[in-house]
Amino acid sequence: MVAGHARYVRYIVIAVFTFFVFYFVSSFKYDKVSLPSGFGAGGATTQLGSAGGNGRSEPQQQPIEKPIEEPIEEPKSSEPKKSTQNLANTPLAMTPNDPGWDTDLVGTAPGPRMNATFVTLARNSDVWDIARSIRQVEDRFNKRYNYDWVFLNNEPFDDTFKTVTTSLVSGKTHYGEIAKEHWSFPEWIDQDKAKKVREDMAERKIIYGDSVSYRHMCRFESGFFFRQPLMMNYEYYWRVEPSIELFCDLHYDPFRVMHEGGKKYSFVLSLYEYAETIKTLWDSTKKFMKNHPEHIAENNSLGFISDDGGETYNNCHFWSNFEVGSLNWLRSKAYIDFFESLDQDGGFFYERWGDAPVHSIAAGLMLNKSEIHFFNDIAYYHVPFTHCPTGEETRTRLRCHCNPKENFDWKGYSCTSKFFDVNGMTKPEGWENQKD
Ligand SMILES: Nc1nc2c(ncn2[C@@H]2O[C@H](COP(=O)(O)OP(=O)(O)OP(=O)(O)O)[C@@H](O)[C@H]2O)c(=O)[nH]1
Ligand SMILES: *[C@@H]1O[C@H](CO)[C@@H](O)[C@H](O)[C@H]1NC(C)=O
Ligand SMILES: *[C@@H]1O[C@H](CO)[C@@H](O)[C@H](O)[C@H]1NC(C)=O
Ligand SMILES: *[C@@H]1O[C@H](CO)[C@@H](O)[C@H](O)[C@H]1NC(C)=O
Ligand SMILES: [Mg+2]
Repeated sequence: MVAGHARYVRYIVIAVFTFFVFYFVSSFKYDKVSLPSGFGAGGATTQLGSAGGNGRSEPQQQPIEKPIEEPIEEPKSSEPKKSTQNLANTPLAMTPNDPGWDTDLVGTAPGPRMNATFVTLARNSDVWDIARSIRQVEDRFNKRYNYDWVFLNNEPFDDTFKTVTTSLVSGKTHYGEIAKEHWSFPEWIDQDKAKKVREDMAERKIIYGDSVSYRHMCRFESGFFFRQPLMMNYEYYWRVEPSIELFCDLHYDPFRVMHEGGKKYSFVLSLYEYAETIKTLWDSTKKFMKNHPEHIAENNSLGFISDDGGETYNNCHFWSNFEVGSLNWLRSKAYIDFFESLDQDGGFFYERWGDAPVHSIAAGLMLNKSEIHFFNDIAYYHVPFTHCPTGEETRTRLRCHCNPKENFDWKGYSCTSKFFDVNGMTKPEGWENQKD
């Protein structure tokens, strides 16, 4: 009996002690935090970090004492992001030496959001390939920024496509069906002539040479994606294709780089176009230049696209499966005049003009040099080329997983070296070792 009594006393002492520990810990830790309405007093056991749902939360680096001013919202239900938020003073830090460089990349990125969206043209059958692209874009960048994503298709998207992509994108998703006029032969195209070209190209084994849909795709990306009703809601876009990869953490917002740096077009990879697909593209361009001298920028990048002062095209182009650019530039009179002039000449169907040389020639002639940006920090792969930043220190700092040997930048078939020369830019240390 005596031993049993002692045991009860011990239990009571432990219980009282435990109670005080709980009381002390809970009042100490949570007293100063004003929880958003809706959490109530019982919110004391709610971890702030998970309050945003979906694993998306307020910046975790915020001191816990700081009262939360606004109710935490699901990003998907928020209003279109405005570029003036209370964190607008956050500096745009692009290198570790800049004030405000974010080392940790934890939680929602501070700073303003631009009026921008990702955009993907895809078929329903592309769903799993675009899923992989989205996952990488989210992991390396957008999970901290929650930008929207617009999907475009010449057919209605099916439920699987919408469910899978919406579940992966941290921003809002929008799905648009392309109008017939933007995905068909214009009436002035001679169908017989176009068909003969396709048969001839098929015989000569020119890649996509026999494809009608590929031509609609190239014409759409050249002249129409930026004026789809859904795209009219934005100022900047980042184009993403199925099965691409991103190899490094992105520590800053490329849309902000565009906006604050006055940039209109950007690239990560450049190369020579397959000449057989654009035989008369430069003739059409010269005709346009003659008809519209007012659209040609004084300080342009002609030297990037022509080695003889504009007589011929050297076939250099920015690879357009990656683009971050200004939609307002593409919607400008200058660009539309250029596209319409090319479209009248029919080369999207009588040849196989790609949207990459079309965008590149437009940027090369109608933008100031300073308006075209090379995103060295965005490490990228689209079959068969890789952009992997030169310099081990950069790659380590950005936690890259690309093989530097695969970097295409300084190889013979890349035009990036020419871009650096034309712009008087210094090539990164060690570039010569990556030439072949
Ligand atoms: N909706 C739709 N999208 C298409 C069609 N053809 C191509 N696309 C999309 O247009 C983009 C470019 O097409 P790709 O087939 O990737 O062309 P590419 O990049 O030149 O060639 P790949 O080496 O095959 O990637 C991709 O985002 C495709 O998903 C089509 O007929 N319909
Ligand atoms: C975003 O840009 C579009 C196109 O320029 C414009 O119509 C829209 O009002 C802008 N939205 C915001 C929130 O600034
Ligand atoms: C032309 O470009 C150079 C260097 O890119 C720049 O210094 C100069 O201010 C530009 N001139 C105009 C008129 O844009
Ligand atoms: C190029 O820059 C000059 C001066 O910096 C400016 O006046 C001109 O409008 C710019 N051209 C384009 C096409 O933006
Ligand atoms: Mg592709």
